Amino acid sequence: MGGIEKLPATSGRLTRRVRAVRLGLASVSVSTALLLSGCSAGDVGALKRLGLPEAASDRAEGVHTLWVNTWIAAGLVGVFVWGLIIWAVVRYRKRTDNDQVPPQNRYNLPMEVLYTLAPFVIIGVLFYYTIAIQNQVLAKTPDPAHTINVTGQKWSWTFNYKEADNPAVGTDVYEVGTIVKTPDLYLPVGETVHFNLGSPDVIHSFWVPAFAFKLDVIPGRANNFEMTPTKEGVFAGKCTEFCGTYHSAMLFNVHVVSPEEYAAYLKGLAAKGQTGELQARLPQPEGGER
Ligand SMILES: [Cu+2]
Repeated sequence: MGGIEKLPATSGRLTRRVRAVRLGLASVSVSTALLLSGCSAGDVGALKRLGLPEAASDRAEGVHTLWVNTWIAAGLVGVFVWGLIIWAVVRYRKRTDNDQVPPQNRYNLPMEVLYTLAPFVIIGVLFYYTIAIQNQVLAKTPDPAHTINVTGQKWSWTFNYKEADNPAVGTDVYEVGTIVKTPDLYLPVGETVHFNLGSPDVIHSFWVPAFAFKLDVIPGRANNFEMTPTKEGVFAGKCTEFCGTYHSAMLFNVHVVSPEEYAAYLKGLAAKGQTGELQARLPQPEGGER
């Protein structure tokens, strides 16, 4: 820097430029420090998961790995492509009025083969890992501890707990939500739950972001999945298929509790008379209630 400042002819302009660069660098480091000091441990965790909520089920880990690694792969491709663009812009920029357009490569077979094959390789790798993790997420156990029949109906959810064979409860019970009453779904931590999803009207979709999983609820189709909640707490659930006018009302709260609390909650439902299985209403005839 000292050498530059000694040049007599341009020293004033250069010193100003050096000062501007230094000022720029200083403000970038101050704002970075301020930004980072504002981050809590939770923010740092969320940053590491690239925005995904903390995993609360045994199936979420694989989805998290796929999500983060896909972004890393996309980032590497992005950096490579941006690097090539910046290199070409700088290397072949117009320096004088006499500069000619650089040699243009057309019908370069090796290059065309490369940029045809490279995307296929990228898609192939992503496809392989997506299928592997999808199989892991959709895997079923021969004898799940609990079965819950979930109905997504316009405009809420019904949860039917099939617990007649469970000595701690002794009967099937249900909980139903309405457009003004957000229903609760209780799950026992550490125990496998089998979900059967059904709809009497239109396509909904069952989603609990903390479980990193969603599955469509389709009329006439028996979709099902299993999972084991791994973390106690209250988690948000929602319909994630735009199903109609009051789609936004289709929320539910997931309470992951100890198996004892779970049984106690279900007994509470039985005490309120909510026993048996609540069959979903059939769709209303045309011109009827919407
Ligand atoms: Cu819906």
